[in-house]
This record gives sequence, structure tokens and C-alpha cells, in this order.
Amino acid sequence: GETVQLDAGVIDSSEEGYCTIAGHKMQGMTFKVNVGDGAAAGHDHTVASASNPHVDVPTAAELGTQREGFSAFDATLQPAAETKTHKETWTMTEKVVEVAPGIKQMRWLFNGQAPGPTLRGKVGDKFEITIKNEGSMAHSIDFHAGEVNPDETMKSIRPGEELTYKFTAHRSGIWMYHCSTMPMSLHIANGMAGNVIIDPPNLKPVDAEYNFMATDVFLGEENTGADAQRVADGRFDLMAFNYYPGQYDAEPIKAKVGDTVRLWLTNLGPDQPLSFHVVGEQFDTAYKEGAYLIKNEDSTGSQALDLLPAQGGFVEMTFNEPGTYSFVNHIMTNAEKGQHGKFIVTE
Ligand SMILES: [Cu+2]
Repeated sequence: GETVQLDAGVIDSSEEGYCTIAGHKMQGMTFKVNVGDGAAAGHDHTVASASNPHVDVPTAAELGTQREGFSAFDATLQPAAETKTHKETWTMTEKVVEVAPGIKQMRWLFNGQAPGPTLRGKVGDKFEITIKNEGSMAHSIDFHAGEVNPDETMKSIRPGEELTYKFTAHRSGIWMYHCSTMPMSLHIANGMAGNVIIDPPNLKPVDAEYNFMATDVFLGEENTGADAQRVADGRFDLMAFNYYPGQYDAEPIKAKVGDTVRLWLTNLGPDQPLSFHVVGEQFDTAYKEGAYLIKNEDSTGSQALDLLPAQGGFVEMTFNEPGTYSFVNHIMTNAEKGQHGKFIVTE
């Protein structure tokens, strides 16, 4: 609420000014003093996000704004199918879709979606997934949930060709899969990854299960997709759960007081770490890479589950009071880039 006045004396050449509080200059709190022959100076919209040469990157305030017609990726997870052999056929395609508010670009897709379809089964189940390349470039697949000879099963498949990838789930856990055609970082960044859940024994019943995959978002040209050089340099523009920044702020997930929920998490990367936290909650059960960190057996709790790219786990918690509970990557700058969402809990 205060005002100060600065006497800068006579300014006889053009110069720039900015807020000296850390980070404010980067956020665009700058001005120019143009000294010339009296002609009006042009506007300068230079802000941090303009460092992407292709698009204006949405700001934290623009991400997650609720708007007409928006539909978030459905994070609801269904129980494992009652079958011992899971047979599916997936296409591999490329398609222009909205990847952030107001931004469309090419995505590379398993079965028309990013993240790709989730597979769920039990230890001992067999999986036979046929992938048909209906795209314009070579793709492939690598399921971490199985042990196979990579030379044959993970080979690149040319457009018009197909391959059936067979594996048996010998161990439980939540496993990443991804296109393994080079550069893998670019195929994953453009949408070609997902997860396979092999239920650990004796999972307790819960009121709802959700599936959140952490993903780095790279922007680029509409007709090509993520800027390959920026991906190679690790210069991500936004961050997301399930490939779209802020989508569960735009369309929050609903729950009831007393609900116990299980949140399955994988970090698809390609590069950034995840520290998953729910504001106002504590996890009474946390499972990471095949082991329980805590198991709702005494009064211990957990505040954040850390997952590096390709790691997975789950957390469980109970909503005891109505309210708005945000879930975030507690690497806060990544939350502010869109790795953030909300549960709205009502009576
Ligand atoms: Cu691919």
C-alpha cells in the first residue's frame, strides 16, 4: 500500500529498469525508458516464457483456469480384469491436440491417447499387446513390467508394420512403458508412455483409485510437436500430471468426507523428479518400487513420495474434513508450471 518516488535526474539515453526482488525481473516486472525523437515507443512483451521461440508459454495463473468445454484426462483407475491373459491391439499414430491452455501441437500416441492406456493385472498374468504403426515415423515399445529380450521385442516398427509384444508379469508393482525409438526423450515427451499395474498381494479395498503420471511438457511447432533441441537440452516449458498441465485444477476430482483413496503414481519424465504431496493430508500407507515405506499399522505417516523417472508407487489417505485439497509436485517451481491439481471433498 505504500508509494515511493525516485528522482532519476535527467535521462538522456534509453535504458531499462526492473524490480530487484529475486525472480521478479524474470517474471516480467521490467520497463524501458525510451529516449528518442518523440516517436512513440513500441510495446515490448518480453517475459520469461518468451524464451520458447515457438509459442507464448501459459503463465501459472492461466494454467488450471476452469473453462467451458474442457475435459480432463480421466484419472479414475478400474480394478484388474478377471483374466489370466490380457490381449490388446494398440495403434501408434500422430495427431495435433491441445497440450496446454490455448496451445495445440502434434502428439505421438499409443492408441490415440497420452498417457497411453493403463494395463492392470495380477502376478502370473500374461500380456499380449499388438502395436500397429499407423503413423508416419518408426515407433516401438518397452514394457518394464516384463522381462524379455530387447533385441527382438523392442525393435522399431516402421509405418504400416506391427509387432506383438508378449510378457508375463512375474513381479508386482507399478511399471512404466514407453516408446524406445531414438531419441527416446523426444518420443516420451511427445506422449508415448504409460503404466502397467500388477497388484501387490492383499491390497486393501478403498473407496476410489486414481492414476497420476508425472510428465514434463515441451512446447514446439503445431505440426511437429515438442521442440527436439529443447528436449535434448532438458529445457521443459511446463509440467503435468497425465500430460496436460493444471488439468485437475481446471476439472477438480471429487470425493466425500470419509473416503479412503489410493493414488497410483509413476514418473514418466523424461527427466524431472517428483516429490508428490497432498496439501492438508498425510499418507497412512506409502509404497515405492515394490516395498511399503509405511503400512497403516501404527501411527507413522508420510508427507511426500519421491519418484525419479521410471519409478512408481502408490499412497493412501483418508479425507476427514470437507475442503479443497491440492496435490502437487513439492518441487514447487514444477508445481507452478502445472504439476498441480485439486480434490474437492464434500459432506
Ligand atoms: Cu515413438
